[in-house]
Amino acid sequence: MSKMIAAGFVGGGFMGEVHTRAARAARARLSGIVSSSPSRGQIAAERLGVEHSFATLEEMLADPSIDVIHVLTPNALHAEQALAVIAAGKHVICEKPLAVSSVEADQLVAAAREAGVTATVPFVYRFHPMVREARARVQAGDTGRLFTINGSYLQDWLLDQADHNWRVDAATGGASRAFADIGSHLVDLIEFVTGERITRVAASLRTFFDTRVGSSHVGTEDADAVVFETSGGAIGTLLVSQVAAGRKNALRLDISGSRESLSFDQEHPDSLWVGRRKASLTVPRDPAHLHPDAARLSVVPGGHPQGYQEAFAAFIGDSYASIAGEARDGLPRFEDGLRAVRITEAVIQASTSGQWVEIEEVPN
Ligand code: SOE
Repeated sequence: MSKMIAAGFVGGGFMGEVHTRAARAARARLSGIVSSSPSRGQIAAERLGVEHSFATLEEMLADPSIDVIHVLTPNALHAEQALAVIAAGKHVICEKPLAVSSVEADQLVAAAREAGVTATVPFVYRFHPMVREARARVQAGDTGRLFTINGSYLQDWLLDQADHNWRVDAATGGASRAFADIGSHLVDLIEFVTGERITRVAASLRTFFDTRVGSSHVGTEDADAVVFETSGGAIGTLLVSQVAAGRKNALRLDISGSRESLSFDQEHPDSLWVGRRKASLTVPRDPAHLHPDAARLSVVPGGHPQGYQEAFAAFIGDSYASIAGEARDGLPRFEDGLRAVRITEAVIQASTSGQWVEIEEVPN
């Protein structure tokens, strides 16, 4: 990529750290940052090595040298801020969930299309080489007809009643917590790898802590159990929890087809298990033996683990390449963010109603 991208960031928390590291790896200029107050902005700029802290988003948007803004704020702020970025004619990378309702997410898709800007969502697990390898195997027909899909995403950072975060409160995080925050990654990954669409869901949600230190009423769920069907006729289950003791970031995906099964584990991302009735095997991340799309993303030499931060850097690198006018396959765009918001809403609705809920398609 010839053009050096100038990036601005709204939000200086954990995601601010991950995004600035990834932007630096993608050789961007880290031009500006805005945080929740001007003094926090200055501290974040220094800590993250960003050139300038702006007092407000409006000030940063008025800087013509900035090409793209990364929106890394609490979920309820995404829509308003991302719309302002697009209205200013800039490209946008907005954290997931893209918005707290599909009405807002629809508006964002429409605005980005109308403005013709690059608008992406960090479904970064798509950028593990072994996820691309799984996708390539499905596309090549190696897996055969897909029968069952089992996805789980388990964490424990909210296990204690004293654990709190803005995501716990519906006013800042949105009506769904666990599913919007991490289930969204899982459904995106399933559709990305299989090429099939989740067509309908039935679900059961639980809030195990009705109150938490800092919240007298918790309206968002700790865990979700979902049954689903796909456009290709497969059936599947999802288990999502942020209160699973000992599980830190355990995203796992198991796909079983008529010829073989595939199993990916985000905490051990350097291999893919290929299950066969005879002679199952574990495929290592060796570019010489991977499909081209997977080999492209394998950047750390063999024997040295590659993981989350490289996946993030690849996502940011491909977003910037798209901004520079280069085509990139598999880039998660606002349409994919909208898709995950629709599935999240369907999961909540299915749990409340006790009925199957159909998922509305996102038009191309
Ligand atoms: C917290 O649950 C979190 O940081 C998510 O917000 C990220 O999307 C996920 O990648 C890791 O966990």
